[in-house]
Amino acid sequence: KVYTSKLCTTMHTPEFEFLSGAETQYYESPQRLDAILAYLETHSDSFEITERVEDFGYEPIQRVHKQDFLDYLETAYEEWIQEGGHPNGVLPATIPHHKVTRLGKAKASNLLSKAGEYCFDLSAVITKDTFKAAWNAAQITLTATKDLVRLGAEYEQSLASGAQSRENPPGLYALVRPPGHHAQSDICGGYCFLNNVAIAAQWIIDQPELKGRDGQPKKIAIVDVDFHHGNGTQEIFYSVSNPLYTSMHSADDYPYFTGSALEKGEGEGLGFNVNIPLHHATTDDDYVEILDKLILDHVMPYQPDYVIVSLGVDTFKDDPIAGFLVTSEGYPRIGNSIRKIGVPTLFVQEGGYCVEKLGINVGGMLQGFLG
Ligand code: SP5
Ligand code: ZN
Repeated sequence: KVYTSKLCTTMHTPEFEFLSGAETQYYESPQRLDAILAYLETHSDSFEITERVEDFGYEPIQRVHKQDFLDYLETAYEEWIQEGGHPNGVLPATIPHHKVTRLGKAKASNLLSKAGEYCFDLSAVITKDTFKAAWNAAQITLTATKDLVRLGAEYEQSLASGAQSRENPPGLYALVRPPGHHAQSDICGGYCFLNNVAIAAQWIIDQPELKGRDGQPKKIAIVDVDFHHGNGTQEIFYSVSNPLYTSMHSADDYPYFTGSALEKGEGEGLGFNVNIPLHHATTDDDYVEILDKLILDHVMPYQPDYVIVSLGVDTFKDDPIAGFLVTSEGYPRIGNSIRKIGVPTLFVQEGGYCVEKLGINVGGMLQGFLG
């Protein structure tokens, strides 16, 4: 089942970003979602699409993001225009580099200093309706999460009664934009503003009636298959043991300063952050082999109650801003590997910019999961 809404393609449409120093089209475009939706609609035997969105309010978002950052996202554009900023949207001019901030700098006060403080690159443009768009994406993701939890309970019951084995786990898909995995607790970047996957994971953990074995919260494993490292999700959960964060990503590409295998978590979170940096020439066979090993060595031993997948297909060989050597034949295999975990799974859309092949690549991964 696919969760989405029209608002995902009508809101938050910056015209440009900066890549390699040049003004370029904004690659994280509404056309991306149109392309995925068109594919899923033509394969309606596999997919049921719903536009039902429940309102979970502000609280689940505040559990993950800091209030000053949320206030900034909500008000930045209006202030930006008042101060004569370009109508494309808010971007920083100065970013408080740690080598500078070590010298001692007061907290940001005016808008341009906040733009630097709350954003780490030139790809997360804040427009008039960016906060609403990100809010909407989070609410859609939460709607799917709540339904997954219900299906998960049914699945557990049918396993307990011996009615089935762990071969047909339920799977739901949140088809949303803007994406989330680069958004940290108080920094946007990489097209991401609110971390949809983190909000969903924290929501499950917070449900009092959803206690797993020994009255503990349900355990969640995040599997991030986007080409880029999910620095935001890593930061948000770096010092906790639930959720487990796992990621396969390019070793030497954006966001450049995170994603090392040496980043293993800290305190109670030590051992619950698993990074697998990959060579840019990674093929379908390489990818599936390494994913299967990640699942066997880290995801299965964790014994998660739910899996949440940061679903990026910018691993695709023809992606215009990223890409390994993964082909459209690879994605069903990736989906199938995830299915074999045998756990109720929520897929949440992250990156992927080769618009012509987004449908078959995303749809292929989901079909691979369905088996
Ligand atoms: C959600 C998501 O996928 N965000 C990614 C944002 C990436 N933006 C910067 C990309 C920089 C590309 N540099 C090209 C390096 C040549 N391989
Ligand atoms: Zn990406």
